[in-house]
Amino acid sequence: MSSYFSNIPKISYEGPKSKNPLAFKHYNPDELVEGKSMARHLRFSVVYWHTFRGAGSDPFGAGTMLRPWDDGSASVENAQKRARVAFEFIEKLGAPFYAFHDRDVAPEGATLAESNRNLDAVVKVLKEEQQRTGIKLLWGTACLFANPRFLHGAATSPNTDVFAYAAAQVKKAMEVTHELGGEGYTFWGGREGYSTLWNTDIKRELDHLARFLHLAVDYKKQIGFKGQFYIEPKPKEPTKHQYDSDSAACLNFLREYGLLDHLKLNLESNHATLAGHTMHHECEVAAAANALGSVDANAGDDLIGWDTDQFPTNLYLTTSVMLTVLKMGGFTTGGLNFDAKVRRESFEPVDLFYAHIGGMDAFARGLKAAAAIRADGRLGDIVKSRYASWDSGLGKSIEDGKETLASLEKHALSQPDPIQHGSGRQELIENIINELI
Ligand code: XLS
Ligand code: NI
Ligand code: NI
Repeated sequence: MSSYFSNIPKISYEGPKSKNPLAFKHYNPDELVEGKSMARHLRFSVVYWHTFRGAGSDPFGAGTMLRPWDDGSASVENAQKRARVAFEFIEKLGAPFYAFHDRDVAPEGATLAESNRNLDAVVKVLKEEQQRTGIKLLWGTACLFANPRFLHGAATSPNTDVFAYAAAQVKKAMEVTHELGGEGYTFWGGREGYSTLWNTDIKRELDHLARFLHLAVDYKKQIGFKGQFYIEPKPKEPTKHQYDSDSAACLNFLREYGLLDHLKLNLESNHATLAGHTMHHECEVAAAANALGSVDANAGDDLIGWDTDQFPTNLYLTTSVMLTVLKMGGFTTGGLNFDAKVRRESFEPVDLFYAHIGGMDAFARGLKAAAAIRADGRLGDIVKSRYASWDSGLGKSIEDGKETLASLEKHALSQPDPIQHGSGRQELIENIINELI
């Protein structure tokens, strides 16, 4: 076991009055909310790529992070050591899950075969550490966007050899996810989009993306991997337009290509805002289709227009997400995965703890507020009464498919004009939410 955080205690719950920066004020894993423990509701997950591979570089400057355990080399030994440190961190934090890309955990070799061997060598350590700590894999994925070979896309590349390479990488990433008992597997199409339409055959590229996912579904069955597949919407960055642009676009794509039974959505807050939506919108759209699978919990910056991947601290955000999650009956395979990174100015290892503690407390408060809103009942009553005319009489008859345009015309002609039939009560609702947050 590594000991790079020996000066940091196991993070524990001390309650809202605590001033200890290395303690939870709200996340109390065993506390019951709506009859289920907070740990089981929230299913927190630490991402390998930002937390253990993020260097803090940006387009204007080099990395800043102090990571004393990392010798900066691309050796397998360094990767194995880093894996042990990662588990030391996750264990101290008390998060039950983690998530990774193949290339975050192990260095890419000179050939695909060598990359696969490197991955196996690190997966061995991940497996040992999972067994030692009980920490589980929320989902695995393949990095099909960083290497220059994917510059035109992976599954949507105009080049078939690239498609085949990507397929091979997904095959291997699925195998190791399966071996590690992963509860899911994510597809995020970072470069599955275009920079210019002048050189792009959209129809063909979408067909290829669907074919690629069908191949993965087939292979999943073949190896007996029972984890949930997710597709992660994002509208842009790095491409100008990504095909999996938002919840609605993903659902349409999955339906059109017969994939809706096989994939759910992994929604990310900062991707929602890049798409011009709120995360609340994205969650509600996915949940309405019974396809909200998991959440990449982060936040953007109001004044910066790219995927800043900040840790989520906004209580309205966390409350709205948890309200949808409670309404759908909770996560099953999914969870709250901190696809978030500390600012490049926050370069000390201890900042990783502050960041995750803050995100976990913010979601614990969101969970408690969402449960309070449900228990209070006023919001639910307002929504219920807003649609009351659909519960019986004409409304029920329309919902049951028993009316026609002619029968509705007859009704409309016999009634006074239904103007101002009910206030939306937005301000009252906002007051109630503020009261309960
Ligand atoms: C990038 C995505 C990525 C996925 C996993 O913006 O959020 O990190 O979650 O490939
Ligand atoms: Ni993500
Ligand atoms: Ni992202």
